[in-house]
Amino acid sequence: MPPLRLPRIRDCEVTDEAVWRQRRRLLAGMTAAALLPACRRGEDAATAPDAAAPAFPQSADGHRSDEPLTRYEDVTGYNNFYEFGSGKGDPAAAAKTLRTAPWSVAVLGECARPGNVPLETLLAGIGQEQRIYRLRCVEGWSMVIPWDGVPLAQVLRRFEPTAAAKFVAFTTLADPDQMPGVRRPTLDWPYREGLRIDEAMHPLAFLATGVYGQPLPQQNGAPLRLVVPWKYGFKSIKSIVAIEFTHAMPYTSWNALQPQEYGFHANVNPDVDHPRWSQRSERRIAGTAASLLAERIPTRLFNGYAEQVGSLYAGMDLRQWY
Ligand SMILES: Nc1nc2c(c(=O)[nH]1)N[C@H]1C(S)=C(S)[C@@H](COP(=O)(O)O)O[C@H]1N2
Ligand SMILES: [Mo]
Repeated sequence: MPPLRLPRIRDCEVTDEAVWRQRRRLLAGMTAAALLPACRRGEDAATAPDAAAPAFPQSADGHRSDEPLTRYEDVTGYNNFYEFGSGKGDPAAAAKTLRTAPWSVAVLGECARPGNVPLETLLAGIGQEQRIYRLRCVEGWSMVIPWDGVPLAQVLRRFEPTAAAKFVAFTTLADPDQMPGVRRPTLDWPYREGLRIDEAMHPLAFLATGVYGQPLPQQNGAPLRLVVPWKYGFKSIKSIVAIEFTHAMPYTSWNALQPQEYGFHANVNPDVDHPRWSQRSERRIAGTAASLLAERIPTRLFNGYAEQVGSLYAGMDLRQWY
């Protein structure tokens, strides 16, 4: 038998439909165990805490997901965190060097109470919630993740943003001693992201401090990361050290690198393709041990949160403001 030639798997992602179908046919005859090493690492990693019966209560805003959750080892083993390298397994392998305590966040700009605030103070008195959110990466894969944390709006209000605050800018730590990826010019460090103030104040916008009821692992953006479930994953900035209220639209890292490919808004939208691939569908990494066999499912406008967030974009041309 001639050797079986699998299409080369780069990131296991960003694969156009034809290649994907071909790969699926090839993989169909193989066992899951045989194909996993091609892409996945950490399959033997610890299993999910309380994976058997997570009883996630309905959160305050009524959000509830009946979709199967992504396994803990995928959530914490298949990551994008370029400060630790650009491979999906790099953050889990390298991020343990990130010191997450003590941690403080500089809050500045258009607000009445700026300051450099210890994380404990930032979160003090705000009730922790669990939110099960879909996370859709711009590369074409998605997960369903049970986060723990607080609504972003509750944190931001503490600093009393003024009427001049039209946007909120976020910055990740960029310490080459703790973050090997920062020694390479993959992005213009530090990683920066931003939201319009009305987006930031929306009840779905969330600051996560944990996942699956456990403290957030470094690779997921410990000790504090943004989760904006209706936008592509790159908006959900990790390991935040600064929050700035601004009058003008802030500089954001991916947009600065490739403005034609990554817009400031980055709302999930199946009708607006990435210049190099379709956004019509996504590979859902959830509920199965074999990520590569995961189902391709249709991508939904605003990642399925149109009912909640659609009014934020009323009258906006989503093709122009991608
Ligand atoms: N600082 C920082 N934040 C980041 C990234 C990054 O490389 N650096 N990657 C983003 C991308 S592209 C995605 S898809 C999500 C992935 O989050 P997860 O690894 O917790 O699933 O983090 C986002 N936040
Ligand atoms: Mo992403």
